[in-house]
Amino acid sequence: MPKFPKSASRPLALAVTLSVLLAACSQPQGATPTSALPADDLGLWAAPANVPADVPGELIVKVRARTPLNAQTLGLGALLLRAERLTPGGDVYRLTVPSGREAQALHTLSARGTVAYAERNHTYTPQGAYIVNDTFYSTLWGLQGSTTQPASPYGTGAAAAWARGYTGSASVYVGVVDTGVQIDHPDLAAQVWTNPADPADGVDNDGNGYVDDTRGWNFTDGSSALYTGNADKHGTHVAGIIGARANNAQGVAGVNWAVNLIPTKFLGTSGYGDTANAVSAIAYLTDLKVNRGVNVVAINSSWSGAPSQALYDAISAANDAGILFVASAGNNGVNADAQPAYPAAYDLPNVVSVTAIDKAGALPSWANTGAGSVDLGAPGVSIRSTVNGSTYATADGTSMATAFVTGAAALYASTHPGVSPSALKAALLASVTPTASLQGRTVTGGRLDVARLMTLP
Ligand SMILES: [Ca+2]
Ligand SMILES: [Ca+2]
Ligand SMILES: [Ca+2]
Repeated sequence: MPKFPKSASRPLALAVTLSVLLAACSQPQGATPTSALPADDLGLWAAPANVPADVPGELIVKVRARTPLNAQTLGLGALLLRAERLTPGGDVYRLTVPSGREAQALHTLSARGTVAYAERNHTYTPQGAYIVNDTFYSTLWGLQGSTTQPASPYGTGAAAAWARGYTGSASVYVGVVDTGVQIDHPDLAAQVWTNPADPADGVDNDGNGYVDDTRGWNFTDGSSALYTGNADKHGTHVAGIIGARANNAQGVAGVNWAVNLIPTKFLGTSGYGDTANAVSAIAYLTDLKVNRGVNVVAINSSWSGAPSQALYDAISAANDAGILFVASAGNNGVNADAQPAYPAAYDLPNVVSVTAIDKAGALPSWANTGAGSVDLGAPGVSIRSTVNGSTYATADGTSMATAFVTGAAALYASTHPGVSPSALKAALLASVTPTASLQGRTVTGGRLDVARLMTLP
């Protein structure tokens, strides 16, 4: 949908984005996700150069119920170039105004009684990076634990939970709000949702406003195309941590041997996404649960950026629908209590903020912390998982750590049908293992312990 200024809408070539998310923004190292890096390079994903904090010429606005939306009701006159609803039938819009006139338009909108709020369309970046490599289970330290074979004491102990019979369920659905996902990757194909209500026939059979959302949706270009190659590396990696097919003598294993992953692409080719598409993706997943009977238990959010009322509202609506929202604390190497990154910093009952630890239990220098706002740590260094091209690679970042927690949430939900987001969050936080590097730097002072989680009632 060629509706937006070129800088904003196309996933791939587009423009710039926010600097916040790619953790390494503040340290432009020049590493790119696509190239093989030297073995001694940590491979933390560097942000693209010149990523803007906001999409030029775009605003997000929520109008009060039943307000017809046009230049007159908004008071924008010729400033309004385009308005696009973010969700079918909703009251939040992406407005296009002349680049450079955003502040003027915001000033006008904020004075209108018909406008609930107006804000800039921020950019968001993923929080992971990669090193190309081979794959075997013996290297998947994040799944191992102190009692598993092989053992890795700072892993999550997921393998110990498997040994007790907890391997997940295909009746548990997880939204992956990220780049696209290689949905035909041999270690993922069986784990990606197929929408039985909207077959690929050119018709919006289920009436949700998206034509042929058969495996998920691409919000960056308004299409059903979820995989275009290298641009979808990050989402493919995250998806594999949550639920790569296990015990199939191939590649890697996810925390869940069985799960249904729903890809929603909002991070574009240039390495960032924006508020508008994030809101649409979260609302899409919420609608699947509320109106279409899809048991979405969690959303994985391995990206971060600036605060947004529209983003907050979308996550709050997901909470009301019973969906946990697991978010990366960010890779900026800061105290997030003082320098919050969003959406991880939102104080909502369903938001879990995750930082990263390495195989020795240490906190990487780039991992954000916060005794008041970052909930727990999880494996986030040298994490091998699925990537585009039907291959595998290791990656570092709070993105990866976040996916472990989302995977744990799905595993717990498989044995606790109907668990509320607040109860699920409480279980994740109550079962952590105290960890020196996280003491005083996270809410729990501990790391994800899947083995212990699965012993809770
Ligand atoms: Ca549809
Ligand atoms: Ca269809
Ligand atoms: Ca496998």
